[in-house]
Amino acid sequence: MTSATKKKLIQTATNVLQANDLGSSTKPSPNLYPHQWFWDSCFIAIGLRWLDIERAKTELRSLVKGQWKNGMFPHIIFSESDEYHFGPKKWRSHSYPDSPDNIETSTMTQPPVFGEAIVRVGELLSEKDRLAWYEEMYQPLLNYHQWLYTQRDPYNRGLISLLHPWESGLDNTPPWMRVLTNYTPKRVKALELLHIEYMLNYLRKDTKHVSADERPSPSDLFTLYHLADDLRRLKYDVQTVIKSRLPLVEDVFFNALALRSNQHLSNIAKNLGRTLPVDLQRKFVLAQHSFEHLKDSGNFWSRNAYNGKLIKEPSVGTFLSLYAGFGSGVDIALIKGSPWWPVYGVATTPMTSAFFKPRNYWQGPVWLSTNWLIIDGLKRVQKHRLARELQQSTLDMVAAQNGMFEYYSPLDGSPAGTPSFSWTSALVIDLLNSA
Ligand code: 2M8
Repeated sequence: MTSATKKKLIQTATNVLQANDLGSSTKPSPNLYPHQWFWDSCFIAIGLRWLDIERAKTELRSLVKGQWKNGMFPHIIFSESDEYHFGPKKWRSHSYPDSPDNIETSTMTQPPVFGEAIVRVGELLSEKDRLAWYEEMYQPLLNYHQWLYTQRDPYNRGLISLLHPWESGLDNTPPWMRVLTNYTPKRVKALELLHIEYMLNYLRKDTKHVSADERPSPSDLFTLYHLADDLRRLKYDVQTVIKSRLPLVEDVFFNALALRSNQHLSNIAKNLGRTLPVDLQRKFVLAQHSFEHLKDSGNFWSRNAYNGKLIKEPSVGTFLSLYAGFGSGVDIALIKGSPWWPVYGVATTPMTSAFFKPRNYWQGPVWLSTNWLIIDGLKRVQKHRLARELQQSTLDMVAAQNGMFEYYSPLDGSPAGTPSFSWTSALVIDLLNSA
């Protein structure tokens, strides 16, 4: 890649981040996502650290402002905008005693990338400033891990259970869609039987900004809404969810990120000369051990928390085991194989899956977030050549288009989803700076 191309990419990415800047946080995109999202802001801080380290810290501090008193980081912190398709009225966060005062949030969480972001920002600080930064972020990170392992590990297995696919960040990912097959609301099923489920598209707000065939199918989206409404009635309480037998998934993607975040929290504590609570330390050991149980025939899978059955529906989650530090178990050669990397990799769903759609959201497209995590994972397990190859191909894919898109087709790199997407911008900046 020429230095002129690199310069142009950095400029375009910087412009997007500036345009999406809400002051002390960054919205993921101009219209489709006009609020602050938890894992988006973590990736955004990882990019912003190269442009303005103080602004990167502010991004993470604004997440701490929205953190719940019980330690949960909500997946959305709402801004003033009323554009979003599942806004504050759908959540009613103020009715939960643990929600923050005077801030409207969602009432579920999202992938734990916060520890990673703290460490990445810390890397660019002097030792003294890094320790002060760690000191500031230690308690929020610790509280989050305490929440994860006390509130979301109901069977005490060291594996976090998720209540909704939005928590996984990979909203319509095939393993979750399979789990939800029996959960589709009756009225949606009726429309499906009559082959007129497209009519639901008239009721949705998200397709005002992005074409419906690049977003979750109408049946999938209304199933996700239905589940969120049911969970609200159960107050998002895991024990009540278990009694009601609503879906409960030990999500491989989320748990891989949690494992790495456990390592980050332990290192931060060590740097500060602190000792983590003994119960949490035990959970971390158990988590490391239990993750192995998600492994079978060259892949890692999510698991149904009720019956312990692996959900054998391929998804990019399998490669996150590398990011969690598991060099064995997943067949690394698979990454370069054509179902995952036809022209551009890594597809979020392989071409061999019945769910595969090259330009549809988490059912095929290449995303910068997942590639960034896989590149990092490959480096962790000493596969430096493949990591470099993926890094280069990711940057080439973005550079071939004008702008920073939400996702890209693995078949030809054509852009899809919303334009001016913040984490694509931030992670391009990061990949270019850490090349
Ligand atoms: C997407 O999810 C939101 C719901 O949280 C949506 O579809 O409205 C996902 O891609 C998620 O991972 C991401 O954090 C969010 C904002 O970019 O958008």
